[in-house]
Amino acid sequence: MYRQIVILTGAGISAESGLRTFRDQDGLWEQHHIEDVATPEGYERDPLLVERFYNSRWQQLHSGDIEPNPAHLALARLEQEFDGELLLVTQNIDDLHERAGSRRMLHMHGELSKGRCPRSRQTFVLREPFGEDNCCTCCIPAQRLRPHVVWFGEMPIGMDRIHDALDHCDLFIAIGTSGTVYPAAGFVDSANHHGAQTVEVNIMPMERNSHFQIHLQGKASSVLPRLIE
Ligand code: BJW
Repeated sequence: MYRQIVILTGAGISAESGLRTFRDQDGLWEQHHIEDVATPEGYERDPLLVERFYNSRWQQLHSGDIEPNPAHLALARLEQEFDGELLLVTQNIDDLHERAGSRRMLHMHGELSKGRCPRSRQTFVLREPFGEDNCCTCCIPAQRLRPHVVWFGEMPIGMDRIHDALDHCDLFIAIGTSGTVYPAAGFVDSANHHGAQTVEVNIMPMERNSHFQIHLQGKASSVLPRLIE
């Protein structure tokens, strides 16, 4: 029986809810240059372009068409039924885990529904997309909010808590992530190092150099409800 579980999710878990991944065919990086929309330098060069990129995703998420799928719901059920320690770490900036009912979780790459004051780093819930009206209330003069997301070269959120959980977990499950972006891509090595069982759920076959002990191939929405039963 497991006592401490860490779960890592990536864009693949939200794909079946209708949100595009980054690196799959027709993914977000096919239409946008990473260095333009996912780096602090890109934002400094052209903040409006970056705001447009996040606003179109914000609008899709709030369109009423996007809902958690059975994979999100299965993880929320696991959290309710499991009486050991559990931490769900998502790289996703959507709020589908929360909508499904997950609470013991953190967004290591930020949240689409929030803006952040560039000076104080205080976050504010965005009730409308980015624009001139989105200013902080913590500074004088008020600062224009930036997207509360983690771009390349920036430090992901909650790393102390994540490392602590990885050091003590006996099961690590990664779902719908390509394992190309660090530090998340290195979590499997930490978990292996500490003696945990490591499991990957991905629609694609196992990579030849995979560091996971077990690979479950299939759509997250069909594998997870069965895995968690
Ligand atoms: C399904 C499915 C279905 C589809 N069912 N599966 C050289 C070596 C090592 C590291 C570095 C290096 N050079 C630079 C670095 C560090 C850099 C990095 O990793 N770069 C790599 C590209 C090499 N990392 C960073 O900069 C990070 N910060 C950092 O390291 O800080 C330390 C530090 C800071 C300062 C100084 C010194 C040290 C920050 C990374 C930030 C990532 N940000 C983004 C965008 C922001 C959020 C957003 O706009 O949404 O986060 S990039 C993008 O990739 C996004 C994602 O969270 C992240 C991961 O993508 P994910 O989730 O894996 O999606 P995909 O599309 O790649 O994969 C989807 C998968 O799902 C696929 O496998 C499919 O098969 C699968 N799938 N449908 C199951 N139905």
